[in-house]
Amino acid sequence: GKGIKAKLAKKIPIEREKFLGIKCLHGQKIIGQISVNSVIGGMRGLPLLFCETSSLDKNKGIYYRGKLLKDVCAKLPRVQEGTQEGTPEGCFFLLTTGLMPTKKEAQEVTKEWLKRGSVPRYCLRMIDSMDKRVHPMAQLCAASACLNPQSQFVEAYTKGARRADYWKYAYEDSMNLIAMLPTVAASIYANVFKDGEGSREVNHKEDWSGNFCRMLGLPEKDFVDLMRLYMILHADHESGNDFVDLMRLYMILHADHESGNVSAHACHLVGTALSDPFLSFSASMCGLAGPLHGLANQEVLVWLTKLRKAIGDDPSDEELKKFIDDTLKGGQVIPGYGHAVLRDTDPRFVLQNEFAMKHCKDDPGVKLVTRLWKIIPEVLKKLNKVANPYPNVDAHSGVLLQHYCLKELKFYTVLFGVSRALGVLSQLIWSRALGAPIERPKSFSSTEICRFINEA
Ligand code: NMX
Ligand code: MLT
Repeated sequence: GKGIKAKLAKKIPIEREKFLGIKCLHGQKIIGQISVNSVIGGMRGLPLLFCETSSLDKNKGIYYRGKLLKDVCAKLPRVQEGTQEGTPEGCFFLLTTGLMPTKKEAQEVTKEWLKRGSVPRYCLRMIDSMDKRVHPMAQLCAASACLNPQSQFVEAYTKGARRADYWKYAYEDSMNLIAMLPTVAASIYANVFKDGEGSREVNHKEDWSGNFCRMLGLPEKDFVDLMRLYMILHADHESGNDFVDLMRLYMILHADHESGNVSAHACHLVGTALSDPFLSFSASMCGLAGPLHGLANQEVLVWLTKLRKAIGDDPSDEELKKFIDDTLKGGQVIPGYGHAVLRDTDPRFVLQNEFAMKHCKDDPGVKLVTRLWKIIPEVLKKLNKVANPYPNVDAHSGVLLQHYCLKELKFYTVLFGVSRALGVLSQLIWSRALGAPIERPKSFSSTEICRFINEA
């Protein structure tokens, strides 16, 4: 919208100045050290990346633009009568501009996305022609990449646009892509799980989340309860029965997690080659589709289902420990546990569990997840190598979705991906605004590393 673009046009020159100043005056300052372990160990902990939109505290979790996620949820403006949640539209305004939107500003983003939301027919035809066996995440990657002929960035680049203006086209593409995602995702859902049944019409009376829910064929009765769950969890109030609020909140929660996670980093990396935002987002989703990253929400349920089949809904502690041990002995990780940066139980896991205790504590899946929260860390600690033996958000979200409504676990990571677009594309706009150069670290062979060690 005019709102975000105008704010960015004002802010970007100031930030560029700041950057230039930092570069000229302090560019040679050392802020970290690289060990051999850094080179061979996934660059863990290295202060290597830049991220304006969000930052992660290892104990407190994610901050969007300096604000704790819980406070972001509480402060985002409620844009419609009777809604209990802020909107992802408002969240995108915050992530891109760094400013908490007014109600009107958030509404303007909604209007912009409604205008831009229609998906080209050739893209929908491609989705329709997909074999159902193609995982919904692979379909999302393909659909996003195939939108590349829509790219204003490509067009402008081809015509020789100025580098200083790249961000404007990255912005236009990002806005268009985000606007189209609910229709793209809902079409994938309909084809894979509902024999193609479902609407693809954007209704201009609803917001982005409202359209997404309607196209998914929701609400179902139970979904209303799930919405309440998220509202109570994340916004500190007790009532409300508009299920769309659930979607709004889910989309806000999963949006951004600084720039080092696989989906954000993939988007950034590909973007620095000046691949357009549709291709960069497609790369991001290829990364989110991995079991150590976004697919973990699906993996947790697969693992729990196997567990329940093997030892039942109410196994003894010993049986649980043995099942966990067997998973580890089989060379697999326990999905939903551990984190590359967090060093404590993910605060979002705790909030979900508190809700579950209030509303569906007798659900066998919930009971199991709660017991495992105590048992799995004990087992993982004994391995003496797991940096964070505690659960992350993915350990809980699935059983709740199962309990209330969304049963198709292969779709869970797509929900995550639609939300993640808000974060990675905000980051991408800023990468182009600040002229981030092509990312190209130096690599070493083992022979070179050994030579270096011998010479040191
Ligand atoms: N179960 C078993 N082993 C684990 C686990 C786990 N949940 N987490 C870490 N380890 C192992 C890890 O495989 C590594 O073993 P090795 O040295 O033999 O290769 C060792 O512990 C040290 O790894 P860490 O430094 O603790 O973890 P790292 O930062 O490398 O990886 C994860 C972080 C999240 C990839 C890892 O904890 C994991 O695989 N967790 C399970 C998958 C998961 O839940 N991912 C979702 C993350 C959140 N998200 O949505 O993206
Ligand atoms: C994420 O939300 O991206 C995950 O928690 C993974 C990460 O931060 O590395």
